[in-house]
Amino acid sequence: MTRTVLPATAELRDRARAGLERIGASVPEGSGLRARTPITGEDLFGLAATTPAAAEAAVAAAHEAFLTWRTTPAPRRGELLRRLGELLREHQGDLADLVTVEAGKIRSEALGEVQEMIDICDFAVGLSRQLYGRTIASERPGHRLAETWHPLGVVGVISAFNFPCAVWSWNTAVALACGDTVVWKPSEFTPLISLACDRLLARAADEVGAPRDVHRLLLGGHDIGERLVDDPRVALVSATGSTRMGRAVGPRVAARFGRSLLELGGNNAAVVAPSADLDLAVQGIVFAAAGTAGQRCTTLRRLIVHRDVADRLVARLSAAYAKLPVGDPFDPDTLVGPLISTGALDGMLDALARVQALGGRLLAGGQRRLADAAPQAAFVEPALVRVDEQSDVVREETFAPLLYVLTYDTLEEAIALHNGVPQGLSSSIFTRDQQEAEFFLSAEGSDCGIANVNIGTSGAEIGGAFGGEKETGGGRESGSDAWRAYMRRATNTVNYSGRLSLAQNVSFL
Ligand code: UN1
Repeated sequence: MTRTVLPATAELRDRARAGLERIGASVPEGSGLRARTPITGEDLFGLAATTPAAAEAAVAAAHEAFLTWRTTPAPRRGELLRRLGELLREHQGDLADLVTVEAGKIRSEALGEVQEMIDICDFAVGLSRQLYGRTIASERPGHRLAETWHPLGVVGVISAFNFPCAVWSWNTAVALACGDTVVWKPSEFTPLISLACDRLLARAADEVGAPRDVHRLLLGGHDIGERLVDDPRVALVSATGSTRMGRAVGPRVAARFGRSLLELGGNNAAVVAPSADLDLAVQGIVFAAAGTAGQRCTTLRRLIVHRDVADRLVARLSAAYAKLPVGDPFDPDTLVGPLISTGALDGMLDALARVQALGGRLLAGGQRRLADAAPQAAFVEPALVRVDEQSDVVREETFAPLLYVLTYDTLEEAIALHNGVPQGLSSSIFTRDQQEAEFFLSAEGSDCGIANVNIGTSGAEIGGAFGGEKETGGGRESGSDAWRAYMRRATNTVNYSGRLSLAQNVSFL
């Protein structure tokens, strides 16, 4: 199903401008960078990119602010996040508008993305009173052994277009609570939402009396991001994007003994067992695979279905895919908005052609839509393809709504297929058999950072640690104890005995 009417670029420009005005953000109009909308594929504004000198000054200012911020008591730091959370609540609709205009997300997903920001601010307020260290039993009498967590320094955040503000907020809210300061290099596709977030944080900082330079924004391309990668004042580089990007960033940061936190590609799969509740599975699969037009790093890309239920499930999925409304993400009936660019569409069509050449059968979707109405936009029907083997193309991440269906006979075989890809972000099993579910979650089961039962691969809550293994990069962000990556640990031995005693019974002098 395709909805044929798209808003005009001028209308989207007005909508973005109105949201930015309500937030109090101004657009640094100029050249070097452009804000565009994937809804029509056309430009909204020309923007001034950050110059190398300004980027240098931003890192210096964030470093200077760190020297004050690290000594501000953590619960006081939490007040900044409380205020930011209030401002995000107040402007949830405006921010969601910007997410839809720039990233093409449907309304409920755009609101959901802003909700993640609000939730992580709440989390960070609580965290600001819970940066606990351990006290450890010392082997020596009259000694105390403890660990203390200290702020780390400037955190460089490099984020992607598909979660243009939530991923920033997971990093920034936690880093600020931990006493770090942040320099953010967002995706070139989403400068407006970045300007809005930066403005709201600046407003919150002014209101609570925090240093303004706890946060700085850099707008530009790779070259600007590379400055964060190479600058020794940037203690941690938290980068979200492709595995290719991570391969470049990780070793460069490591070469200067900096820390990196990488959230890279996923090739997420769901196993559907014979006992699965198929009603629930169909709903979970369609959201995970076609939601966000397949552009989440947690998007479901492979379905591993038991042979006994494969035909039934595939028939139901094909029927559901045929009814997915593709089109204007501002239309409340649309479920699938545009891909970010025609380049992303080319990548999908290329993967489809390759997999079909290898014998893959296209069961539903895969056609470009609205090309006449918006030739520079990239609307596409989510595609479902049945394959007999996990070929190279299936083992790659194609960042688009393309779901491969494989079949299995034994759970061991399903798990071998499941783990037989280079990426390790998210995974799930649909089953009503407790043994199978537990096996899937065990050390011999899914090798991913996220493993779910009876829920799809995408849409993680902020309370858990988010990230994955293997080529996904190993980083963990957001909730649980992911905060530890944003702090440095000091181990303290305090001798209150009045006598010197050495560990391991060593005697000397
Ligand atoms: C991403 O796609 O980079 O789990 C992040 C999810 C979202 C975050 C995805 N909460 O799908």
